[in-house]
Amino acid sequence: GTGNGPSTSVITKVKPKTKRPNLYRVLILNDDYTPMEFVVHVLERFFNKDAEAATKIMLHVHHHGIGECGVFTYEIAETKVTQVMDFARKHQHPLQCVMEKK
Ligand code: TYC
Repeated sequence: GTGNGPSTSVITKVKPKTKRPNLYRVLILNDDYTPMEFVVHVLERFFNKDAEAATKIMLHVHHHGIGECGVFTYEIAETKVTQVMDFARKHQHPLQCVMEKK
């Protein structure tokens, strides 16, 4: 400010707080035993895919070994993985679902 003595005027920058969240890919893995229809059902139920999109992803995983179900923040991704793993176990299928940081 004006006058003598220590400065009292401090310029404060206001930064719009638009911090991007860390994102995580949720993936399903192929195996020899889980029925194709079960995988399609999982993709429809937990990842909101329509029948055509779910079938495409399932066939991609069947042929390539792994595939993306969706991209989510950490907590949502973790919840999806737990839901899929619990559902597969309940139906006694070995389907595996994992998450990885993007
Ligand atoms: N490979 C399985 C079969 O032939 C089908 C399958 C597809 C299983 C995708 C898991 O994530 C998977 N019945």
